Amino acid sequence: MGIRLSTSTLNSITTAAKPTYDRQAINTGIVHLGMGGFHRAHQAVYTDKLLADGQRNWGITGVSLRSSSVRDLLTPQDFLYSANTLGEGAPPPQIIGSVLNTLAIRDHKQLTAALDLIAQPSTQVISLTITEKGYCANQNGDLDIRHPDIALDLANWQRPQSAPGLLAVGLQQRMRAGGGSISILSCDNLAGNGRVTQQVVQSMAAQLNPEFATWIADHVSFPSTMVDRIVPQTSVGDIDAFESVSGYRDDALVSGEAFTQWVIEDDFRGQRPAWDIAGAQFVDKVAPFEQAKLRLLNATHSALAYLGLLTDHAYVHQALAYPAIGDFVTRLLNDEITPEVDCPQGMDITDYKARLLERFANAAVPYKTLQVAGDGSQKLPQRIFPTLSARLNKQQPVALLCTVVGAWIQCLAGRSDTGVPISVSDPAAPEIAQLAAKHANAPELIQAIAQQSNYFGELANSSEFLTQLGDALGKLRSEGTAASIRPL
Ligand code: CS2
Repeated sequence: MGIRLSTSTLNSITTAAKPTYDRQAINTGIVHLGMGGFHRAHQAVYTDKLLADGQRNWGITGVSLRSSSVRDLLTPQDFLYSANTLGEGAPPPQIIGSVLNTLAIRDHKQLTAALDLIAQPSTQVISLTITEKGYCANQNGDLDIRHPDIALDLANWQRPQSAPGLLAVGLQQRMRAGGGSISILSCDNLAGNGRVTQQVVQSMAAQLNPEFATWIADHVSFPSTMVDRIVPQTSVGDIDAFESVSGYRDDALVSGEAFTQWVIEDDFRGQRPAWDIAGAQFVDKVAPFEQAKLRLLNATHSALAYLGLLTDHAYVHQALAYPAIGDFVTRLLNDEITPEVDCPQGMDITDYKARLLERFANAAVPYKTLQVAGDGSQKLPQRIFPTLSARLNKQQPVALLCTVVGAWIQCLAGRSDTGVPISVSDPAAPEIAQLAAKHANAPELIQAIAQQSNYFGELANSSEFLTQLGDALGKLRSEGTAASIRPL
């Protein structure tokens, strides 16, 4: 067994790049909510470069809202971990030192510490990677006041558990302590992620104290951001393999593709970390970048995931290599998505599409279809529904987009074409599985979902959508995935 990564073993590690700065001299300037692999492989890496540049006030204290598992992995390592780039010609792994601590707020003491840090004047930025569902918003981006996590917070402000609740209580404490202005930066794949964050925080704050909403309006900004890097979940097997190559053990290892991008709306209150020196872009408007990425990249990713699962492909690159699916996603991208994308200035959409397919095809970055497929009820409204609505409004064909939505439903129904059980994690899964078991007829199932749930949002009012979705699902079921997605 190799030595375990930590401050005291750092000197003996020779196979990775290491922090070039004195971590003892770094202060927390960023509180980050959601310590999953994506944050550790993306924003924390950019921040590490700032620290290496000598900017000492941008250390990160992480906050885990739900479980303490990441904290438990990082604590014995003094919060050090390796960011490993996958693929041929990749640089050596890099040990990241920007995370100074991680608090798991289910523990009361750590919750108090997290709230105190949000109130600290030296904290200038709160960033978030809490996944789509962490915002507790409905499809319009407004706070879902009936969400169980929100209901719990409203009943017990002493122990907020949701991100909107934690932010509202923490900001109120900041206001009272005279902590000053601050920026809250969402790094999740949501259209208008800054606006959604602002909405949910403002609504929660208004519940707490109506006057406090004015303080937020005057002191807090919510820049939108577009984040991009493919970061597969790390398995124990990956950690063991890494150990045998690198000679040290890192239980908090993260690995990702070489590509990385971060576009940030330049709307900061208080100080702004100079993430541009680490390769991020500050721009006036993020929306075009965000829209292009969600509609082209994330939509195609979801299509590959659902069609891949139905055809027993465990990985995205395998699904893409399967001819019927590869051909389908190319048509989906070119025929139904591209016309609805307003590209950012200077972006070559043909090149972007070629690049994203290359990234998905990269077997060195093995991304599980099951990982992308998770939480489709939260993801499709961001990735697929806006394109669908835009096309329905113009009476343009939507058969391919409806096939993706149909494939999502078919996955939640629970079996692949060959009868292999599919177990997708999605808050909608129990309800859709139950309805699917009840309605063998696809159009009837779609009507039932539209009537009994909110999963289709505004699209539930479009009879054209419901009919086409019923047809697409019917074909998937009766002909099987490969036959049903072939061009007519
Ligand atoms: C993926 C994204 O799991 C998913 O839903 O589509 O995490 C995707 O890998 C990233 O957005 C790429 O930047």
